[in-house]
Amino acid sequence: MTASDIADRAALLERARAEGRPVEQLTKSEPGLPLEAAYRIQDEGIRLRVAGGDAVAGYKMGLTSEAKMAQMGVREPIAGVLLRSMRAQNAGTFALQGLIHPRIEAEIAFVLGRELRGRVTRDEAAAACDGVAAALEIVDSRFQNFKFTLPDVVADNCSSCGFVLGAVRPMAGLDLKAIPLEMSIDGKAVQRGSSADILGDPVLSLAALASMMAGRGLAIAAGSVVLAGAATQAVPLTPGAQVSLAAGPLGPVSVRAI
Ligand code: OOG
Ligand code: MG
Repeated sequence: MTASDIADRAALLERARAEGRPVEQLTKSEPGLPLEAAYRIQDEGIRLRVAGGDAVAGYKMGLTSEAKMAQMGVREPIAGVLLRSMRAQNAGTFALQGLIHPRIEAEIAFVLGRELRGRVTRDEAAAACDGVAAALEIVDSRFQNFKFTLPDVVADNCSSCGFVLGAVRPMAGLDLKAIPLEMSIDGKAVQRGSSADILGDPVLSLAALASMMAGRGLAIAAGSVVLAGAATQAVPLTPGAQVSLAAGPLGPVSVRAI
């Protein structure tokens, strides 16, 4: 794919996002879209948003749990970029106006104290973290019917839309393989899982992100927020919904959709 093909696809997806109008999957007209080209489309989309005044806040892994892989029908982990404008405050509100078909899901987030570069072990990834938090992610695919293949969703920055972090706490003394997660809407439990549902250990997702980025010559900067991927299925988010995630020793995180 030429640079101008990449720029066209990125502009199409950015317009879909900005106008809240879904588009056909890129792979409908381009069945052989290479994954490497999809990541370049994602990069170009982020470049456009940063040029428009936004800033990179971190990264997200996706499709790292059986629940999500089964729900979306894509069985390979993906990596996307989080922007500053996507962040909402814990116990605050999140505006749905202009979104296409938003969903919300239960996540574990890491905050990096130092840069993570190259292929790293689980313990090296853990050592680079300042802390960990329970988190909620809002995803909103720019594709019709929330349907995509692996290159489509990568090009679409992995459906990134919003995120909320609970209190960030030190990792020492926490068993990150056994954090119970229960997401409720308007006080009613809608999804239950465990941090173990994320690749067996969410820190492995952070290490996998570092490796994926290293493969593209990139590093995860100090200060980045990294979402490890949802432990459970995503559920539709509608105006007025009060969403909360109970996460045992990590403490709760909540947001109200408006
Ligand atoms: C793709 C993004 C997946 C996760 O946590 O698995 C994701 C999607 O489901 O729209 O964020
Ligand atoms: Mg997610």
